[in-house]
Amino acid sequence: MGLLDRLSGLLGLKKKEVHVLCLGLDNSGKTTIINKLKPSNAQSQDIVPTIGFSIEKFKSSSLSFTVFDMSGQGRYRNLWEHYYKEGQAIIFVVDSSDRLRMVVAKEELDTLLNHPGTHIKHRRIPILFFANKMDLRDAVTSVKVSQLLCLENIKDKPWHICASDAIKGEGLQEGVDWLQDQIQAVKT
Ligand SMILES: Nc1nc2c(ncn2[C@@H]2O[C@H](COP(=O)(O)OP(=O)(O)OP(=O)(O)O)[C@@H](O)[C@H]2O)c(=O)[nH]1
Ligand SMILES: [Mg+2]
Repeated sequence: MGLLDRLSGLLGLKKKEVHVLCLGLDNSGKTTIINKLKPSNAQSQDIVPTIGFSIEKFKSSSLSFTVFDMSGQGRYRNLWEHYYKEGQAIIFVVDSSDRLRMVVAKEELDTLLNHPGTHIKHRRIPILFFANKMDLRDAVTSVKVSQLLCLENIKDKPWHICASDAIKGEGLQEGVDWLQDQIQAVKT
């Protein structure tokens, strides 16, 4: 830990650290979203499909996020459950233009919510949904995504859905602000 880090910690200026899982099907835009939330000088110009998972960091006004950016490819989805215990919040990303795979996204969400372990089912863990790729012509509205995923059935966890365009960065800040409020509400 550097001197500045230690000093800001002592002065109470250091941001609280939270761990977040970023889940959703492959190609939904998870890595693009997380990348866009980093300061511009730390952003990667070349986003490639995630292999396994990658650990990324970004900051909001009062929190320091460590994100487990999981691959959404079918062959890696069984990795997700090994990280459930690490997450204090979940970001679930949906490609709003991918009507064909919306049902697969719902299946993966249901599997997550009904996971037999205690880490998700019995915790009031906040879930932020990004109805991403809103810029595409075939995209359905965030209300429609919410209906297709049956989000109104989630009664035991706070959740919120934001329409986003990760390329332009639209809608991302609204989501992070909501997440930050939820996490702080739990911690205080
Ligand atoms: N038009 C459009 N394209 C997007 C948007 N977000 C991401 N993309 C593109 O979608 C593709 C997949 O993005 P990624 O961020 O790699 O998707 P991912 O969910 O991390 O995929 P995996 O790592 O394979 O699970 C890339 O070509 C992105 O440029 C968006 O809001 N609009
Ligand atoms: Mg990725």
